[in-house]
Amino acid sequence: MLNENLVPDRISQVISRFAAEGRLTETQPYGNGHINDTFLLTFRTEDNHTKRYILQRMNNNIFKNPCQLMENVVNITEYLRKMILSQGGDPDRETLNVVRTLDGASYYEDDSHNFWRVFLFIEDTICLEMVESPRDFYDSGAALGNFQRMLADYPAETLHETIPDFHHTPSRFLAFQRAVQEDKLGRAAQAAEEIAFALAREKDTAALTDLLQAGKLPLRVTHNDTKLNNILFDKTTKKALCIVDLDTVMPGLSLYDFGDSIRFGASTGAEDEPDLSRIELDLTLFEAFTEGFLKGCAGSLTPEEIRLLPMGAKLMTYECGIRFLADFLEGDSYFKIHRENHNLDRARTQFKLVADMEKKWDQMAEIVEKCTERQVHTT
Ligand code: ADP
Ligand code: GN1
Ligand code: MG
Repeated sequence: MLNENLVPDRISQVISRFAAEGRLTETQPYGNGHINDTFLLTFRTEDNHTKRYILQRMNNNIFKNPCQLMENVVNITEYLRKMILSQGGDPDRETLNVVRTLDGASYYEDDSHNFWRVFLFIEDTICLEMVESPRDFYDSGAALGNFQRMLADYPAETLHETIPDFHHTPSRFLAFQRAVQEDKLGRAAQAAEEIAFALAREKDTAALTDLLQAGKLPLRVTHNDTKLNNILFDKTTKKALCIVDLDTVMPGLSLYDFGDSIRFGASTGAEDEPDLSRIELDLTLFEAFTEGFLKGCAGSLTPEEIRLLPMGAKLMTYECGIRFLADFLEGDSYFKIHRENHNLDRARTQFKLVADMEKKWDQMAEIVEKCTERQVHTT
């Protein structure tokens, strides 16, 4: 995080480089993302209106090439804009809109090599940290399936890989194993049970990548970070309106987007809930999301993708667990933390969910089957 004392001055200096409308009147840290530094900026325009923007300092420890990253974001949002317009939607609210710098660039690099970008703030939306009703989750599934479908013909070869091997679970496993072996902060003893849990599941790690390599699963343009708080809902209609956080839009598997949503949204507790008795997989929510996702994908998923949806959920949850745990062992340099052992708590919820999915495996498969049949009958 930026030094808090520096924030207001630094921010007004940074935002003066962008084509924002009016005079800056208020700055506040915003949202619950784990990666970028996000601020909500309020402006007063000359005709006395309020105009708000999202300013982000991109995390360049994680995103090594902010220039390529922004090239992706600009190209994707411009593509989506056209799609949304052709479908009669409102592109100012249904996709992110990049605000340029005064000299027309999509980001600004300051003297300390911080990279900044600005988006229009999407007004009259809500962002959920927990699913409030199956209906919301059905709707996020439909929105994410639709997002994938809108990008189905996007020229994937033009996308930069912003984080190499982002969902390559076997590589994530190797990185995790290395963190355990090095144990550079002496924290492994504290997480012995979780480490054993993760190591015991090594054989699952290649379940999807092997099929991808064998040509049995299609590579698509996917979002890759589909947790609930990356979806904005319209305040009035309560419908999922806009998918944000486009930093990891890259070629991937539809199962990554499905799975990542389930691991976050179909849990009965928060991602960092310390009381594990409150964490399990809610099958009603699993069903709601599955139904919505299948609807949003509108018949574009192959039978193999559909069969593997439960595996997508389990593997994305497991992968996120080993990422949190590796970060805990390595000193919490990747995910932002707000308390001691935060990443360990996060890893624990993920593993509790994985264990619960293993128990509910047959039910998950039955739900997928049931939703697929229903889909066939309604189309
Ligand atoms: P991170 O990569 O750190 O997760 P995000 O891009 O997801 O950062 O932004 C953090 C949060 O800010 C999001 O979860 C969302 O609530 C909010 N947000 C981001 N962009 C916008 C926007 N254009 N309009 C309204 N809210 C936004
Ligand atoms: C991060 O950026 P954010 O907070 O939406 C992470 C995801 C993890 C998620 C866990 C670029 O998402 O991969 O699943 O935290 N994003 C990146 O909550 O690593
Ligand atoms: Mg986010």
